[in-house]
Amino acid sequence: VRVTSEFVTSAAGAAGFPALGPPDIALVGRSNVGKSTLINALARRKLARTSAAPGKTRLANFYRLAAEGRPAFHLVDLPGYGYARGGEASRQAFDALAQEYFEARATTALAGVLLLVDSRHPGLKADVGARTWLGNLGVSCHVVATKVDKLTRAERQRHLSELERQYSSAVTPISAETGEGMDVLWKLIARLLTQR
Ligand SMILES: Nc1nc2c(ncn2[C@@H]2O[C@H](COP(=O)(O)OP(=O)(O)O)[C@@H](O)[C@H]2O)c(=O)[nH]1
Ligand SMILES: [Mg+2]
Repeated sequence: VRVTSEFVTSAAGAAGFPALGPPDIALVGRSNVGKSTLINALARRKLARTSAAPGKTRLANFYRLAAEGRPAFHLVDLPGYGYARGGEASRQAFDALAQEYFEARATTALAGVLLLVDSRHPGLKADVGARTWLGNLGVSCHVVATKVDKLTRAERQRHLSELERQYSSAVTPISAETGEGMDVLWKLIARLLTQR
């Protein structure tokens, strides 16, 4: 299936968010978990900047994607959390921008939230905390386990069931490296867009 994609805008606050148009699918996760890489895997081209040096994004980046014959949606790359080197100040900056985002768009634009967690590290406090934080805002999310290509077969079983237990929900394993799980993710996105 062909996918069309474009960068829409970067926003440091609510004033910079795009006008209401196609519904939002928001990506949340720690810095370096693979958000930008996932955007590129969905777009099937280099649309978002990826980095081995985490913690640089202090903006919400909006992209517009559409699979052929399907309605368009915004993919929203929110700043990562839990990045130690940025210290308390950058963590708060994340919290403030993410909070502004969900307050502005949860009831107007949001079709779904994908919480990305690194499959190598199930149950990180920052991830579980993000899920709770979202829940307190009345926002539910779907857990997506990234980088499963880096797991051994034994780890794969253990970590995925550990994640499902921790989040009491199904977890979607993906690898942007091998393309595993991308079909499942497209179906999940289609379902979220239809349900809205
Ligand atoms: N092996 C592997 N590496 C990945 C995968 N997804 C992301 N990465 C790597 O993880 C690092 C951080 O990815 P990035 O997308 O920039 O993370 P972000 O900070 O969440 O946007 C980069 O070096 C990516 O190449 C994956 O599925 N498999
Ligand atoms: Mg990124």
